[in-house]
Parts: sequence; C-alpha cells; structure tokens
Amino acid sequence: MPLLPILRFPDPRLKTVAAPVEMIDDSIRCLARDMAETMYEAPGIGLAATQVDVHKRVIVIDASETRDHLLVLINPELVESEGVQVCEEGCLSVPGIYDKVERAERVVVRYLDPDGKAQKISADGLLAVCLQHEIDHLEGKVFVEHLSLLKQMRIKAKLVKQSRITA
Ligand code: K1U
Ligand code: ZN
Repeated sequence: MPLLPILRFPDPRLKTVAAPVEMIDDSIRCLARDMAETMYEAPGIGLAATQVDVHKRVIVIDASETRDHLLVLINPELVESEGVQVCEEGCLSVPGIYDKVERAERVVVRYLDPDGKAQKISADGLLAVCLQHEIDHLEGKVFVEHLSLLKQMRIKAKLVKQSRITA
C-alpha cells in the first residue's frame, strides 16, 4: 500500500474545507487504509485526509500506547464538549513545531465507521485533543492558528526557509 505525501504548512491547500463523504465505498476504505499506514509510518497519532490533499471528511487516529487501536472516522461531528485542558500539540504538516493549545477536556464525536455504521465516541485527555485537532484540519485549520500571530509568523518563516533549503 502506498504511503501518501503529507502537505506542509503554510501550503494553502491545508486551508480547504473538506466535503462530507456521500457514499462509503472501497475508494474511501482504501483511502483510510493508506492514511493509517502513512500515520503509523510518520509516526503520528492522527491524520486528516486534508493533510494528504484529499478534501473529504475522513480522519484516522491511534492515540493508544500499544499502537493497535485504530479509529477510522468518516464525517466526524463534534456533538458535545466540556471543560478545558492545555496540551502540547504537534502536527505532521508542521514538522518540528510543538506548542501548548487550549482545547475542550471531554468531547463526544459522532461519525460513520468504514462499514457506514453510525458510531459515537466519548473521549478525554490526549484522544479528545487529537479528535479536535483532526476535525480542525477538515475545517481547513492548522493547530498553529490557535497560537499568537507573532508565533504564527515565526513558524511560517521558519518552515518557508526550510522548504527553500530542501527544494
Ligand atoms: O494531525 C497530525 O498532524 C497528527 C498529529 C496529531 C496530534 C499530536 C499531538 C496532539 C494533538 C494531535 C501528530 O501525531 S504529531 C506527532 C505526535 O504527536 C506523536 C508521534 C508519535 C507518537 C506520539 C505522538
Ligand atoms: Zn495536524
């Protein structure tokens, strides 16, 4: 199965709002499989289709320590959130940058699984953070947008410089 190239901030395609999946077929299941392989190889604990330049509402997450609890969420929707937590985040699209972001402490997310069955997940801690981070990607939002404008400018300048060196 192919590893998918991951878009890097500030690529404007990361700002695209993803479209709902109308029909869950083998092409969507294949996309989810390739995304999962790409996430494990990176390595990461989540990946949104937006990051691999596919603008459909699909995310994969494995925030388990044993790396054997893969979640595939299609058309995920945040239906409840409460509390506040501040957690250090990273992003495969913003390599080498980590910073603290304020998120809801507990969330409930409704979604479809790869068989098209409606599911609901309640999460707290890192899994809740990761769900919010990945749903943000589907809305065209990268975690650095939760930081100050000064930090965003510094991060952008650093990554643009890096991309010129590696191009
Ligand atoms: O969306 C992404 O780019 C994936 C991102 C998810 C995430 C990380 C931390 C907090 C919130 C969301 C990553 O996985 S970055 C890499 C990372 O944090 C990690 C990698 C391997 C093991 C554990 C963590
Ligand atoms: Zn990310």
